[in-house]
Amino acid sequence: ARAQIGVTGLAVMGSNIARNFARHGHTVALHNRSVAKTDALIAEHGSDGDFVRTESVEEFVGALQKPRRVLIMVKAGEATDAVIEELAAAMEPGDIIIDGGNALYTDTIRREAALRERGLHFVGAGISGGEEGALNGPSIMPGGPKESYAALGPLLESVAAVVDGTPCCTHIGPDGSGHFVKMVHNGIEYADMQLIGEAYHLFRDALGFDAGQIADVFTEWNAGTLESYLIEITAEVLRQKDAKTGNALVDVIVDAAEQKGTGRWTVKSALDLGVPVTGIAEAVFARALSGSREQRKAAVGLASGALGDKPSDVAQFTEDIRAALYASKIIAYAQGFDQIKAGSVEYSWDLKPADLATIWRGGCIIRAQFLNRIKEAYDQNPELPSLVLAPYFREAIETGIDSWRRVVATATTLGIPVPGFASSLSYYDGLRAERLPAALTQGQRDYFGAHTYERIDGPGKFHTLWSGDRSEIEA
Ligand code: NBP
Repeated sequence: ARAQIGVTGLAVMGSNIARNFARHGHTVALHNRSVAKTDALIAEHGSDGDFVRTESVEEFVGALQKPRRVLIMVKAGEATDAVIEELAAAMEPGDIIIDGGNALYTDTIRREAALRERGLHFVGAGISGGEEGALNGPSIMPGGPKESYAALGPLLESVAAVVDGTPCCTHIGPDGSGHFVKMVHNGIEYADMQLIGEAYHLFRDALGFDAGQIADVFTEWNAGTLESYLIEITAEVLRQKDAKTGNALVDVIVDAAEQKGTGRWTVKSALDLGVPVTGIAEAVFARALSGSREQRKAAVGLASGALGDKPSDVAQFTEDIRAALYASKIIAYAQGFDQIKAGSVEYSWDLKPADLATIWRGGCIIRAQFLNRIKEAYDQNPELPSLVLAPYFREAIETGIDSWRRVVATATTLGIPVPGFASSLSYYDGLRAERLPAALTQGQRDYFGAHTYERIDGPGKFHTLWSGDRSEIEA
């Protein structure tokens, strides 16, 4: 047995990460349910490094050095369970099974517990960066038993992206924590993309820019505090011409966004944890609305009400949109990190927000300059109550707050939907409010359900005898 790692599941992600391992000098055992993919990989990219071709699971497992390390890159869900079962039957105590697919973290918790019973290490590893990242250096978020990271960490770190000399891979925490943080990462990605989409919409419909002009703005923004992979590719997508019509490609793409489910998972989990991830939720809902094509077709022509004037100062409004995007993005990350902290408490994972910001700086879809600031914020104060309270972010929001309000107000009067910008601003206003209308909610709940309330002037729970003499009693 000579392979240091095995990869099973050789579709686009699996083959690219297998090639990445090989290019870093590791001998890689290859396996796929249908052997055609294995052969195709060797035929096309065999020169990338040292591959061991295998056909059966037994042959695959037999090709691996001990403790055996197998990375599963198959379709998430039942396929993963089937592959785990086959591998586990052929492996020995102390061996490590890594699931690099987009598994639901609760599945990972279940699988880890079952394999631990059998003496096997199970590492649920979130891998971000798409096919390009898998080949050239992804961001890797491995969870699972800490002991297994000793045998696995150097191998994973050798293929991960590197920023300022630090690999974008670190042990996240026990069982499902790696897939949990990958899920929230994807949720933040949804929010980030939605906010960029709203900025684009405003340029198009409030300022009348064409795709090329908007591309130029994004290119400019990518040289500043917004510098990020998503801003960079936005400019490229906007600049792309359609070969068939000669128009901007974006103008011939159907405006119905699809989703594979990790954004939805993030919101479901946030609902269970009681964390308001409004930015992510609005992004998921905005994709759903865009995809309701029949309903939208039927609703075209509904009254808009009186529409306001378009902004006259183009430069000012451009800057306003930039500030609104930046502030809303801060809110999305603040909410995502709140969810991570809540998940950490719920599952006793002891997650380190600064570590996550560090490994998201490279390789992954949400990689951005910005993450350095988040790392600094949590390095300075690991107990930060909210990211918006870190000095850097507080100042960034306070500098842009007028712009942010102007953008939301203008969009509203022009009838342009900005669910991300608007809900993030409302969240911010809610967070900083000295007194929320929740006092009234508590009064109503006590009225119809005797759910009690607390008083501002002392401890205890109270109930008003609403259907009696309306005196107050201590509950
Ligand atoms: P797919 O998600 O399209 O899965 C295809 C692979 O799963 C093939 O190797 C296929 O084998 C195998 N497979 C299936 Br389907 N059912 C199987 C079963 N019952 N038993 C054994 N193998 C089975 O591949 P992908 O797009 O490369 O993604 C791999 C994983 O990485 C997924 O979990 C995905 O969510 C995750 N991921 C993807 C991206 C991305 O950008 N695409 C990014 C990050 C993570 P076959 O060749 O025999 O049909």
